[in-house]
Amino acid sequence: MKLKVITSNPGKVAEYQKSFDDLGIVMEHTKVPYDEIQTSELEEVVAKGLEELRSEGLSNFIIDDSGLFVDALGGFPGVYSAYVQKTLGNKGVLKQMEGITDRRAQFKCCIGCDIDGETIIVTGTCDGEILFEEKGTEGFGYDPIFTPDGEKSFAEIDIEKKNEISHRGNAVKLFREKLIEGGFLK
Ligand code: ITT
Repeated sequence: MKLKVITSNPGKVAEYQKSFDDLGIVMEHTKVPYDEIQTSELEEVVAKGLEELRSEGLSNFIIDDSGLFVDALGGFPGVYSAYVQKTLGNKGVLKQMEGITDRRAQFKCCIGCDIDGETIIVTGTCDGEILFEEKGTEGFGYDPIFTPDGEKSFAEIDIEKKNEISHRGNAVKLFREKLIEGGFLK
């Protein structure tokens, strides 16, 4: 089976491919822009994205809307994570966190899938903390400043290890269950 992964982010595609290798599902990186509406819910962004891409004739694809929600910043950057990463970057987020001792944060990932005309939407989370400095060179985005265990950042572990514990990995676990329940894995 093939599934298009509609994203501008090759790092996401690499993580999905690793997660689905064992099922023989091939992830095809596909770049088709779609509107990411401004709302407080990742699920709404994904539902609208699915609708828009289907109306353009696309089928059998997944989209992924993710964000980093920092407790001490009232959930910021949250749904603005892509914009903040592009403008302030990790150094800018670390600056916002100067003098803050409560470093708790949560990554969320919402996967939306069109498969044989059916819809699957699942969300996975990963609790952790914002580090005091960037660490590691793996991964992408906020990986160097987020630690799930208070020690290593996501950028210091390989894709397989990240998938075991990450927001995206947790969303994938739910997604796989839905694929099995729906009889999509033949
Ligand atoms: P698409 O919307 O085209 O899929 P994107 O990278 O803009 O790609 P998101 O809007 O879902 O994706 O992500 C919001 C930001 O959060 C963006 O800057 C990502 O790099 C970052 N991000 C998402 N998942 C991440 C992860 O697993 N590790 C680190 N940063 C992540």
